[in-house]
Amino acid sequence: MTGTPQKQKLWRDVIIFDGLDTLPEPMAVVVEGDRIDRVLPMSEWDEATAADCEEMARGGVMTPGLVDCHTHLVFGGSRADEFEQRLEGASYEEIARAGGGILSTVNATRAASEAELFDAARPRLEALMRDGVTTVEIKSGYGLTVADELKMLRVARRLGEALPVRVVTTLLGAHALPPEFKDDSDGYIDLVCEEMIPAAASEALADAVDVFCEKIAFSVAQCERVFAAAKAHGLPIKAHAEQLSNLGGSAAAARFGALSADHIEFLDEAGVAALREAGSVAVLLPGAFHTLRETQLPPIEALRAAGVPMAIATDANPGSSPIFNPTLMLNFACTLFRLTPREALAGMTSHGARALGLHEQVLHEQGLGRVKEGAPADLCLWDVDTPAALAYAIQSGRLRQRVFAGSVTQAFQGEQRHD
Ligand code: DI6
Ligand code: FE
Repeated sequence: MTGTPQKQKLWRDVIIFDGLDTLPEPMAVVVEGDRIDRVLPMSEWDEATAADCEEMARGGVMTPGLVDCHTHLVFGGSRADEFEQRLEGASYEEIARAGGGILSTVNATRAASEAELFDAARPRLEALMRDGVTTVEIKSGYGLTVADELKMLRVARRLGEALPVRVVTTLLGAHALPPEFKDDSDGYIDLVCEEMIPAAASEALADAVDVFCEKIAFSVAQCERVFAAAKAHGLPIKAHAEQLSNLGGSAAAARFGALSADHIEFLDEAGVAALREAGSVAVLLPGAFHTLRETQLPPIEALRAAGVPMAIATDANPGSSPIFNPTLMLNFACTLFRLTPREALAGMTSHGARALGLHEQVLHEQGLGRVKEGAPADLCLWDVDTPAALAYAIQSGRLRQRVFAGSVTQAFQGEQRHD
């Protein structure tokens, strides 16, 4: 080794949820550089080697850094007015059909500069980070012109450069039909396929391509065209599907080897089988379910029986999920969807990473979302006594340390603790 070797970092006497399970005994974790070097039971810990390490903390619950695999964090304006309309009885769908909803955010996003979008998104992202997020996916989808979609993606990339967090970007050009294409939805899909996807791919601004497959958005046939264009440019695909009705968007996405199908409240047995065969992740978004006061539950039992990995995400967006609190989603996943705390935690760690293509089979990010030897040292140390408590209690301020790429980036101890 050249230069002054940095001391290894040591966390000891920690209870570990490793991304899939809670380990049976208190552990020691040693980090070297940006990777986890050793994870071993305290009973096997050799005190003599402690002198070679810098001790970072003792005790607490350690999890992988949280992976929020579905957000729309970059947007202009606010939709608090629609919240009030919904309380007075208007439905999400009615508001969308009347030109509000996503399109009202499109107007505000188009009017905003890149710097304004960055400044608006930054505190939202910081809120996620304060609650443990170390990897976040950010979608475009409120620009709906080539220039405005690329503008959103550039803001997302810049957020990842400015803050200690991994940002994965997704082009969601096929999110809603912009007013310029009011009676020409196929024409808009042409634009997405022939201009937006090639531009985003050539500027390396998108890591994946997403669509909204729904009666108020795009048909299965239109989404398939978008998937084919994405594949032709080497980009993996995802889909917002079966959120408000069962059109078969998830199965179509699975046929294109989708990383994930998201929302999926209305997914049927055939859709579950399609996800299983494709190895796609089912991304559950209990925040949108809660906000829209949905009653149709996603087919949890069938997904579980089929062994489809279930991820949990905030869906942070100004309309259907104005929620910037990932650990609250652990609680919602259990309370609303009846996941176990173990499933919910796996959903925001290893399965969230899989929904982004960053799980352990992928060589360049081996083991993201896991606490294991060789994995990236993205970790959270929580002031709770059991991992299940993260899902059980609705409480902010429990994150004692957040470790990003081997560095403690936020410590909330004693006097420094704040929300
Ligand atoms: N489904 C959603 O939940 C978000 N997008 C989508 O296709 C909502 C976006 C919004 O309402 O602004
Ligand atoms: Fe969404």
